[in-house]
Amino acid sequence: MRVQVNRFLAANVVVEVGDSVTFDMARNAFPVPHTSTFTMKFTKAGTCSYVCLIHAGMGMVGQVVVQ
Ligand SMILES: [Cu+2]
Repeated sequence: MRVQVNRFLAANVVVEVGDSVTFDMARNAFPVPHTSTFTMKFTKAGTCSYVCLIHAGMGMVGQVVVQ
């Protein structure tokens, strides 16, 4: 039996200025669509919140802290 959980694995991450974060949905065990599917380079320090618009109500949210 497989259980479907709509969450980001490593939802809260800390990166350095200049690092990139990739949302790798190819490793998604269940082929359902998500809206956070990109690579983003962080060029300034701060906190970036992100969300899957489809599954936000299920807790599919996270933050990238850029130091
Ligand atoms: Cu989603």
